[in-house]
Amino acid sequence: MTATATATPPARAPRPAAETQDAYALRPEHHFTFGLWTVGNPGRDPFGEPTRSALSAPYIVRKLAEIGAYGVNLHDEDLIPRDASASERDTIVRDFRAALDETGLKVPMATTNLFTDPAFRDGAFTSNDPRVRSYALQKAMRSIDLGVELGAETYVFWGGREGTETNAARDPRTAVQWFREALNFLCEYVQSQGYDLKFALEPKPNEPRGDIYLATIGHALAFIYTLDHPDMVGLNPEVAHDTMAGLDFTHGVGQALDAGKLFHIDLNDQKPGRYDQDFRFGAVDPKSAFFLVKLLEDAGYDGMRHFDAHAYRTEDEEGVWDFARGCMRTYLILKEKAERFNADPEIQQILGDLRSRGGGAGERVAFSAQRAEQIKSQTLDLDAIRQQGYAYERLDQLTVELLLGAR
Ligand code: GLT
Ligand code: MN
Ligand code: MN
Repeated sequence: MTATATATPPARAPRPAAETQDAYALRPEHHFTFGLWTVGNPGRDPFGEPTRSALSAPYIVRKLAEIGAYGVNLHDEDLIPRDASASERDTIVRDFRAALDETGLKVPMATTNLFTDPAFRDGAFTSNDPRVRSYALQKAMRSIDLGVELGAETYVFWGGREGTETNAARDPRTAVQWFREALNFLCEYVQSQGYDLKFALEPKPNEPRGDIYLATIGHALAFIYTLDHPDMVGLNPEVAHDTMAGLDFTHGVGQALDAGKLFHIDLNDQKPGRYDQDFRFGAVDPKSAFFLVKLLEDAGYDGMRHFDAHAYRTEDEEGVWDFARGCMRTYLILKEKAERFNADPEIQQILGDLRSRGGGAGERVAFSAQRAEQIKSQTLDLDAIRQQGYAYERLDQLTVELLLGAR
């Protein structure tokens, strides 16, 4: 067999009809956002070099606008190299802002890279070295200034390096105290500058540290109420991070919504028990993604739908934009499925039957002495209750058929 080397790769199959004309047209009003580090991910992994070339920030801005995104988010270092001079910084920010102005793309969220610099090898706010803790505050304040300058309203704290490989290093209570001190300090900094900015903590169980502090939504939520300004601080949970730990992400998001603390969300996908895969939204478990979208839409969540994911390492640049469109399209498709679920007579009949079992209206049980007496003396038909099933097999199958396009 002979192979002929060709300079240009073979033409690809055409994309489906223009996205602007189909039922899932991607538009800024959907509030889809991507990080510079997501679509800009060059496909590096611990075992291999980049498979794609770096894309400049203004180029990413123009491409995201072209495919219908609302905004772009960034770490300080995604835009400005750590060793940039003041004049280099100004030029970079000017060019980035020019692309934003030209396209109308927003920067709704910003964050600090507190993990790449070897100085952060033992953590940032929780490093045992007080100089590192100071450096982390310095970097965070400068990065907050940049984020606000670009219009950010939410500031994310992902403590990827805040953790341990060995608990011999530090008493975990000390870590919590140092983390708290840093966030209290930064809340006061934001207030002192008159910034309109809220913080969102992003939990993760492990990677890059062996174990990370504030590992889950629950840890972070409880921690927030120990801060000096709990109203300024909420959550930025990520699908992959809870899924790595084998948790049900939608339950955690439900609790965050209930507490009024879902300030931001990182959408992606992940197989349980693996490294942090950050796959395209809905790529692994579309059924879980459906229940998540349904929850966000039913709850009237009005924040950004941020995709913290990246294209497979196998992809070239075209694959990156296929990936980005895919995240957004899948969200819109699942949103439409949620509307169908809420309007499906058979599904709603089952849910209605559950709510009105035994003729009850399912009223709330606010305590009163009289109500307590009434419930205590109530005669319930426990035999009937014990025998009755919940029809969840049928309900779930109807959901699956709806998702598979059979209803
Ligand atoms: C990093 C991490 C993400 C965080 C980002 C914000 S950076 O890519 O894996 O989960 O959201 O710091
Ligand atoms: Mn992740
Ligand atoms: Mn994330």
